[in-house]
Amino acid sequence: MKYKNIETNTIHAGKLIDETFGALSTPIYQTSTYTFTNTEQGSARFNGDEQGYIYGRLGNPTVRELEMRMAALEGTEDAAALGSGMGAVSATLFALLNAGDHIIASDALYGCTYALLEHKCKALGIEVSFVDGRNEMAIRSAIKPNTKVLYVETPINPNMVCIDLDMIARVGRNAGIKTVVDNTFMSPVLQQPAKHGIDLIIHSATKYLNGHGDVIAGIVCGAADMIEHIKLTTLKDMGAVISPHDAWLIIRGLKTLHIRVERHCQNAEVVSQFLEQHGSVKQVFYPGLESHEGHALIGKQMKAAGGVIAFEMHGNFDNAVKFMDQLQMCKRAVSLGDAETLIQHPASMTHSPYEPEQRRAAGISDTLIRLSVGLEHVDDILADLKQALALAYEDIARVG
Ligand code: LCS
Repeated sequence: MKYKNIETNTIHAGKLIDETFGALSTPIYQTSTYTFTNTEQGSARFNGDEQGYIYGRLGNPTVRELEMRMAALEGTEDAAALGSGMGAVSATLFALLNAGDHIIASDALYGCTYALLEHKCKALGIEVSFVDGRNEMAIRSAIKPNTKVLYVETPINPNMVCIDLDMIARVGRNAGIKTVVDNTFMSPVLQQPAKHGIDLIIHSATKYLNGHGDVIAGIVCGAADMIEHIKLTTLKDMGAVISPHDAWLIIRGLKTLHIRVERHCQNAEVVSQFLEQHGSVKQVFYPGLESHEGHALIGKQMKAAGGVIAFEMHGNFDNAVKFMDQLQMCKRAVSLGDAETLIQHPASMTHSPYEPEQRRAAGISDTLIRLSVGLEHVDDILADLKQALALAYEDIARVG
């Protein structure tokens, strides 16, 4: 059952009914295998004559509920849940690509996605082209007869560059190429790429979907035949399986997704404005600011700008380190989308898999800082940032 509003769907859509006890909360089917009444039933399940569970790597009722909930939220026919965001990225790419095929990807990506393409895919004989995902002409000119996939993130981790989903879907459709969008930074509450014609939507469910910093998981949403292909090939045979308990934690997280995302956005809006007017900060990258190129996509494909801000400080890297180390409440940690405000330095942390030259070419400078604005009272976040900026930049700080 699907409702008109996403706020209701995060709670109800795709929910399985517990016929046995009528439990409100989804039961956790903590089992690795399923018994067959007799041998005939076992073989009927294997050869597809009978529907039913066989073995935990091939399916689980709690995991299935998560998949149906995510398909409902992203507006796709189906979804596959996996053991990590990278599990979802790799299962999707290796289901779509074989040796001799070609993929076009945006030049800036989450560091491990970049590493998978640059190192493993290339080593396996898959051709990879990195292009500016905003530039339609650059994408079109990169297309070759063997191009199978066009892959982007928007907003991009970590530089917050935004890419027009209508354009990506159109280019892919016209060239007969599958389009894949990593929607981790937005969640389906803020952006639903399938509505724009994107074929497959990936999430690191570790982030906003779960939202509590206690699970590593991934999801891919799309048409039923493509999801079945992923499940029967790379999920089954490469095995990045999610545990039923982790699936349950994400189902729980989804119930508050819309409220959490709303507060993340409100807090990030205030923090981005504070940083933009602070004398110690050189540039702020946040689509909620009018100064940001991606601002034009708000209302068009994004409901709001999300909870992640990137920014450059004046001075050199030592000043940035001093600032980060002075923070008291905000946590120095990678990941994002948690209740706690998290801060990290992409060049030395999440995006260290890039060669320095390629990283700079992709617009990820050595002094870029990434802030995942949490759910604390915004005044407390501001107070912590202010005191750390003041201490790190005693000479230039203009604490407001
Ligand atoms: N896609 C994006 C956009 C991500 O940000 C991440 C993780 C992944 C995929 C992979 O998901 P995972 O396997 O970790 O669930 N991003 C991280 C980050 O920015 N800091 O730590 C992890």
